[in-house]
Amino acid sequence: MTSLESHAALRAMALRTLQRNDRGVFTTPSPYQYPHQWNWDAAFIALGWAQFDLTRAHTEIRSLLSAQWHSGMVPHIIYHEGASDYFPPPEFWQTRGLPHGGAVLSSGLTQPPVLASIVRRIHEQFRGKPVQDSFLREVFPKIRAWHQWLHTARDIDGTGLPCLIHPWESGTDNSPRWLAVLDAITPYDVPAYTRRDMTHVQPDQRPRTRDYERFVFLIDRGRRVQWQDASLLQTHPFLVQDVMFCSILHRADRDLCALGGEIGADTTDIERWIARTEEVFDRRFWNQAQGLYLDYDVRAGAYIPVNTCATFAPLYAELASPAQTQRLVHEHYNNPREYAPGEDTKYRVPSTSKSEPAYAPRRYWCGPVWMMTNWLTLYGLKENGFAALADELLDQSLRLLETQGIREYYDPRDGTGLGGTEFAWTAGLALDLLNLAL
Ligand code: 9WN
Repeated sequence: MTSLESHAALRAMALRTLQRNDRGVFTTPSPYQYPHQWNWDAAFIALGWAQFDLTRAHTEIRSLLSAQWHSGMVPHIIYHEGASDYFPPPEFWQTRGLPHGGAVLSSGLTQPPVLASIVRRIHEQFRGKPVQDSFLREVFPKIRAWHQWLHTARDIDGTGLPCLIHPWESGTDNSPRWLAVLDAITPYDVPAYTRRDMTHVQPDQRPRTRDYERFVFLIDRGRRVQWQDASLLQTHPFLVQDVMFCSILHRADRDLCALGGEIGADTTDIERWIARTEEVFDRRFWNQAQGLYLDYDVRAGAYIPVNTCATFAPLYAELASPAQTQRLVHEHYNNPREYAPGEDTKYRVPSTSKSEPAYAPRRYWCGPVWMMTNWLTLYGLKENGFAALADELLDQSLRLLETQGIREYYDPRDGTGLGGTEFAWTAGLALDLLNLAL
């Protein structure tokens, strides 16, 4: 097959995957494992839909925002159709009827705010179309309210860098960056529950039992304080500032500010968030000795000394200086003992550095390649002058998709597709990557 033919085949497969997961007003991440709407999945999925059907892309985003809480939070799981065999079911969160909650059943957590950046990408493609222009006016204030909530209700130290209250909020559930923080927590009074996430995927690819127990414990702590932001900041046992989440938010703030400019909105508050993040980001996350960005454990008042692919996200946010960029690329991204292909791996970017004791090439966020972190890294490389490395990552990503199918994640050693099959956000990202390959 020529590359043109294989790209056309991938495009068709991506569309079939979106259609297979289409529930009319929202798209499931995968038909079996995740039968509801997820926040950052929905954004990437909308980007995919936009390549075929702009109205369907708008519907995806409207459905996501229809679950926005009165506080401004946009939740991480939205149960438009009620319960399924997924754990946790909607009632488990105890979010129904909360005065600061939303109108649609949802979790009590949020997820990485990539939405504004996706809306901007879609807007750049369709600017000038009346439906797109009115869509932008409709969603802009809602996304701004979400960002405002992140920068204020989740701000514990005046930096405006939001705190996360659960590993699920990072989107990288069992990443080794959270493991020591979780280990320091001793769960008690954990409500009875039955895991369902191993019905469709092998246990050795999923989070460990002890981590899952803490995931459930943290949900219980959140619901006991009715998910009130101030109480969570004061008492919640898990409180971290995440390099990747804050990078995604910063990029999204900048994209939102540009979108606000297009519709003549007042963007003073957004400009303030942008300036504040630029001022505090390095102080909070940069580790000069290691040449890495590290997450921060707010409860312990300490850096989390774990090297994962989150360290490349500031490139995507354009928060890394030229000197920091050089160190990230030459000491880490190109290092065969960490992220570069070598004797042990063929594919970039392992989600956890191969040098980490917790690196596990098949276990969820402990090593496998995920398309959305490849996507973030690819744009980060491209926009920081590393065109050849970005092209190489694009080629590798397309090869994985074309040879292994549209999977949840991939083994960096030989590329084997893992986790859920027919994965919708992977499909959305594949369609965006194909645009880059044109
Ligand atoms: C919990 C849906 C989601 C992704 C996350 C991924 C995984 C859920 C789970 O699946 O998380 O939110 O049950 O493991 O880690 O990034 O949004 O695809």
